[in-house]
Amino acid sequence: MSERFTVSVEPGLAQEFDDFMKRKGYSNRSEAVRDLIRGALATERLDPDQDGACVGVLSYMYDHHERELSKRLTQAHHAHYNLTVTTLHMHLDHDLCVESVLLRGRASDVQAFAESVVARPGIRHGRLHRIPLEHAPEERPAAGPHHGHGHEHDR
Ligand code: NI
Repeated sequence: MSERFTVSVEPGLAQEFDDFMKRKGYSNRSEAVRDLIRGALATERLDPDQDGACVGVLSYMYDHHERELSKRLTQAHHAHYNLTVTTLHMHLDHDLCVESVLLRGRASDVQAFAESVVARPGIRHGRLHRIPLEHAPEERPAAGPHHGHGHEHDR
């Protein structure tokens, strides 16, 4: 059930917000406000002070002819197998590869691992997107074959 609340803002700010919504493609204020609230809460949860659990999406491009890079990347992922959930690899052309890595763990661990990958020579356009989770990974029972993970799915 949604909770309703009224927010008062001065006319200039309301106009700026409506313009912002239009630019971002929001069709109603409620959805735009919800996303802003989620964004602020996510930022706080990912803050080093809270260091909550998160899922990370790390993407980058590299030239697979780059000396030893492919091998070193694979070694890095194996060394952090507890963080690395899966990797999607695209052979973009004769030289370039694009990888997208799904990570799960403490916000600071995910950040540190992603930075170590992005800083490697030959890695280009590295970018990490972190999505905060409500439960720490260690509190989260593994998904069993029969949904034996102790909570109801939303209908
Ligand atoms: Ni490739």
